[in-house]
Amino acid sequence: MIRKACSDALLAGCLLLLAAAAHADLEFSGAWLRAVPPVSPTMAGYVTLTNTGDETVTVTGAQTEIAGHAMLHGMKTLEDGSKKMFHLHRLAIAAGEAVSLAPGGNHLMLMQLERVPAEGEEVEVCFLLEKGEPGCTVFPVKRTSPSDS
Ligand SMILES: [Cu+2]
Repeated sequence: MIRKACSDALLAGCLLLLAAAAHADLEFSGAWLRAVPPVSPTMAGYVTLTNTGDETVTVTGAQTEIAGHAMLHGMKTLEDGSKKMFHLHRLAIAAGEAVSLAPGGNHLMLMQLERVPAEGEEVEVCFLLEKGEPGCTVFPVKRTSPSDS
């Protein structure tokens, strides 16, 4: 009986470890949200996502407390040269690869803002993954790209 309980406990421990490992496969660097006027209904965010695991990680969406709606946007260039955003439903990151969400390209879009965070504030954003727990990171609000300064 005791033996049974121990093996169950071990199994639970193993599952927790597996979950923790799956969660850690996605690393974030250089996250920031572009500061916007307090009346803005939307704001954009940028970050580099690195898949440190050995399986493809697919991001299927995002969420944060300050926005009623959050998603990934892609950017396409129209015939007249202007750029248009579109909803990016899936973003696959191959094992060992890094994908950057950067100004002018793919980005995080926060919509239906419930409040607009000011420059200097930090906002946690979680990326929903096809498999496993969401991956979360903190986005500081800045006026310009950290790489510009
Ligand atoms: Cu957008």
